[in-house]
Amino acid sequence: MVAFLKELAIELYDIQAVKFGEFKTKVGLTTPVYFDLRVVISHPKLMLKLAKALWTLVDNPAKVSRICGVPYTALPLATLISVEEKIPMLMKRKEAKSYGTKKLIEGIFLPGENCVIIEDVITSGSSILETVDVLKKENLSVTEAYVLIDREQGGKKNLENHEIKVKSLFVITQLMKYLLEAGKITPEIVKDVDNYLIANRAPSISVQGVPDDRLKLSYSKRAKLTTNPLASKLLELMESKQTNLCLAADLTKMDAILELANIAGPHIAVLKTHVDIIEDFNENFIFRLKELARQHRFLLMEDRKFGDIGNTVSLQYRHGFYKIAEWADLITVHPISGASVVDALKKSLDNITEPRGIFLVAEMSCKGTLTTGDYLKNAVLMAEEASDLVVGFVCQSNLSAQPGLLQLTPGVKLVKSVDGLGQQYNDPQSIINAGADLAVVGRGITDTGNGYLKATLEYKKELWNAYEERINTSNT
Ligand code: 5BU
Repeated sequence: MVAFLKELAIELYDIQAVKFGEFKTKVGLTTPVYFDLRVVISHPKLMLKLAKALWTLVDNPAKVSRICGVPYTALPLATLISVEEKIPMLMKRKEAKSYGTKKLIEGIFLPGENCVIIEDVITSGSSILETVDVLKKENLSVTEAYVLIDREQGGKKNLENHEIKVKSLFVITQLMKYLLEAGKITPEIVKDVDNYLIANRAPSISVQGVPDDRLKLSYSKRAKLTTNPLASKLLELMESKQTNLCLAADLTKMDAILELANIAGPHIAVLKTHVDIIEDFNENFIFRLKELARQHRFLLMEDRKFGDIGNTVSLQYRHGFYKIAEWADLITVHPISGASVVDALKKSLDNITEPRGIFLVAEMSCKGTLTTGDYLKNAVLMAEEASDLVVGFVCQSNLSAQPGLLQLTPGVKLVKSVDGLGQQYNDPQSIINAGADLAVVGRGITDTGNGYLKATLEYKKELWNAYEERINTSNT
């Protein structure tokens, strides 16, 4: 087997399925090793060899009744195994069909059937978990995954925590040993990759609906688990003011916003603005708003949703009419441009001594939003891996188990509803149960006929009760 694996490793290297150098990951970070198993389809002989080798890892082939490859790279491998072993295959769609049955799985199966997963490379395990989640929702039994290469960054552990046993043909360190022995790579490369792997462990992952530590922990405990001083301050103030309410002050006159801030201030954690909708904006507004924030102990968030290249966003953040970096504790940023945008924003904070934080917009609340699938997954990964300037992300569901990251959810009203312009509202309890730490409420408070104070207190109470219930229920 060793000789066979060694030969296989060399073949993979020779067709450039395994590359060493400097590469960008999906979220824009640098990695010294890159696997591109997609090229295997151009080498049918090797592809068959890999499929057969993968199948030798299966403990009890007679017990396997379905095979499912994780899209896309593993699909041809799963197909070959299916044909060779005469075991029917299932395919997970990347997105549910938008018409007809809306199903997420193609292929015929019965509830309770045993389905194994085939995957090319495992890093954090998130792709496998996504597939497992979909299969399990259809009542299939899924307990095993077979993988070509394990990058040894924590994915195996993540899957084991979710009761999925993983077997891989290669682990990256062994693969490098074979290539070193064959003279394909140098000891320096091996050392580089080893160092990279140690420094870049994949974060632990929660599958939607599965309780994780984050949901069990109180805000004050989580304040000690953040890397960003502002996130820590925010969690502390949420606990001490007993509020997880972020007020969206979407009013168009300075005085109206200041009046709202003065009334709601003692009961909110964050006041969120869109300064570019204010018709009579001037610097005095910022001065007075900051004073109210200090007096009532809330943070200021400018929901600017920066979404351009690094150089442009750093100019927009620091310069122009609003000089956002000078006063907004927090800002929102679209991850569309990749991780470099966070570095650029960080660089533009020269001479700003107060702590600053970013919420990455991973998922939006509006109907038909494009923040789905890989985009969403990579946005969360970016928040998990990015610099300590990121305090959390905007989302609609529980997307990360990291207790140090705050999950901010807009689209909240006492009753589930829509606004006729695409906005979709969920009620306070369901968004907190779904994993939100901070809830954004705008018109639920500003459009009320009962006065700001009454509405603010009502949302504050609903949201805080839901949080207390969450940590208490999760602890039992
Ligand atoms: P509303 O009045 O509660 O609908 O206001 C919601 C606020 O949150 C508003 O300022 C939006 O710009 C903001 N928002 C949102 O509604 N949905 C999103 O996905 C994001 C921000 Br990101």
